[in-house]
Amino acid sequence: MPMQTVRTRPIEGQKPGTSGLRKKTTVFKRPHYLENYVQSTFDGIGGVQGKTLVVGGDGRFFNDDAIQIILRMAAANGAAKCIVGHGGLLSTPAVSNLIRRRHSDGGLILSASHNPGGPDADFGLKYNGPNGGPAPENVTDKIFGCSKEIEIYKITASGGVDIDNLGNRSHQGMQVEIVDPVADYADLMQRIFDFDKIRALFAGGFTMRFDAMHAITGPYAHAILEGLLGAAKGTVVNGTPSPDFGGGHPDPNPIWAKDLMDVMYGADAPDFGAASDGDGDRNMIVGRGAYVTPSDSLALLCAKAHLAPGYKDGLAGVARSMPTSRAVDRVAQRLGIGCYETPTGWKFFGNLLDAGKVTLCGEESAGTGSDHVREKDGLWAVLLWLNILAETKQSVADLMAELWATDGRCYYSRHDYEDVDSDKANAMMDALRSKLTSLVGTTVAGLTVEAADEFAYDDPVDGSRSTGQGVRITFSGGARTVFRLSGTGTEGATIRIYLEQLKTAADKLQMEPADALADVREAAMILSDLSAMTGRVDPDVIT
Ligand code: VG1
Ligand code: CO
Repeated sequence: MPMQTVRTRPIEGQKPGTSGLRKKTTVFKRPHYLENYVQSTFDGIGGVQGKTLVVGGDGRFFNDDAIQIILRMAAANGAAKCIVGHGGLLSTPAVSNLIRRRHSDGGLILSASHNPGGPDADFGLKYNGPNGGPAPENVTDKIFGCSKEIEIYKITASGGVDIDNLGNRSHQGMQVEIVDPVADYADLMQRIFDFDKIRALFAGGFTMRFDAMHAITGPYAHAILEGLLGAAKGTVVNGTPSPDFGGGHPDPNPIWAKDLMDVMYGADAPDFGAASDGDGDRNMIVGRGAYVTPSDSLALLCAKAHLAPGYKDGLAGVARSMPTSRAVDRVAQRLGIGCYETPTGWKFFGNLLDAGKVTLCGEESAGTGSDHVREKDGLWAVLLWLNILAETKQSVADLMAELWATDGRCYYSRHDYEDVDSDKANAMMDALRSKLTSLVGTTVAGLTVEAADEFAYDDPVDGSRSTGQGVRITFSGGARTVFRLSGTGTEGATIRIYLEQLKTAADKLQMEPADALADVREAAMILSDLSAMTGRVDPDVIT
């Protein structure tokens, strides 16, 4: 049989982070690098003999070559079948949906999400399990363990599987099915949302701009928004996936989606604006002259989800990642539903969703999702917003004002310090950790510390414990700051400082966020001693 067993040896640092393994493309292209990681993944999940896998990526540079290697290795390792997106393309939520719908044994997603793509930028690979969600920590630990002991990998000798034509074929005994990346996903969306209502909204003159940021959601947004929902041609911009995302960062926030922000705050702004990230799991929401923070978006969706057919019976509960603002907690409390706080990263929501404890989840980094798949889902969030806008006939700004008047407003911002010397970043976090207990009761920048700890999560479903998930400091008066190091960067360390301040007084609901957050920002700088510890003063990115 034309199959090779290749001798190899472990390569340092193949430890999957919050969402798989993310490295420079040049690293992934080194001899045996991708192969080692794929074999470690297969071994870490107990082999792929007889299994069916879904495979697809966001179309970034190296997507095609990497898919060929994965298919050849899946065949050589005895997989029964791979379901592959046409041209190698599949968004992260679409992979999650296909895994679930086809009852497959998991999938491989090729993406570094919001990180830039290209020969000198970033690449990534992530394994999702049979529930459609990112592998839990016990599985990623096994994969990492295998990568430290690997001696051989298996790959078919012959190259080239045709992934550019739909239909079934076989490769060395393994079945390969090439599917339309959009079809099953669009079908799922139509079962959740009232497409007739949204179609009527657009037919009535409602205008929108969707910025796909040259990434994977382009084909989905064209087909669903402009196709099925009848939004005007040109509603979707930057809608053709490009290997380097047009040279930009496919990260939907006011910094990287500045063009969209400018349009939405300009004279002829449409009614509604949205953007999505590299692999299509994040979303940014902006009304005419009204940017909605992801934390606020989660709260609003929680308050209004019942207006969409898929959630008409209400929500079982909600979950947010720890650094996400507590706006959703207030809505959940008002609705009398459970609210869970999990570590950063979508994998922690999986058990809660599988157990039926929550229906909606979200993260401050622009990820929102529900139990329809086991990933965050950018276009889904946009469609839920559209369904709510179609039902309420209110503007985005009015919906937010109403929410704040009811539950108060959690002003929120994240400050990122990128490419910090790793030793210095770790030293700063260690220093902070060491003084946490002594902080309680002290006053910093006029704010009194109520509680200070390092977040650890006890999974209420499987009982597993995840420690070291970020330092959180809560002040009296509704302020909070959180410190953690990014798990998705590829250069040095990225320090993330999260700032939050609740205001409930009627005359404090329309402040400039920077003003509302000035005190807690000062407290965070003093407590962390960031400038002295790292030599940095201003953040690289403020969202
Ligand atoms: C970041 C975000 C986190 C998100 C993760 C993956 O992680 O903060 O909320 O889950 O990216 O997002 P970190 O460790 O760099 O803070 V992405 O869209 O893979 O998909
Ligand atoms: Co993403």
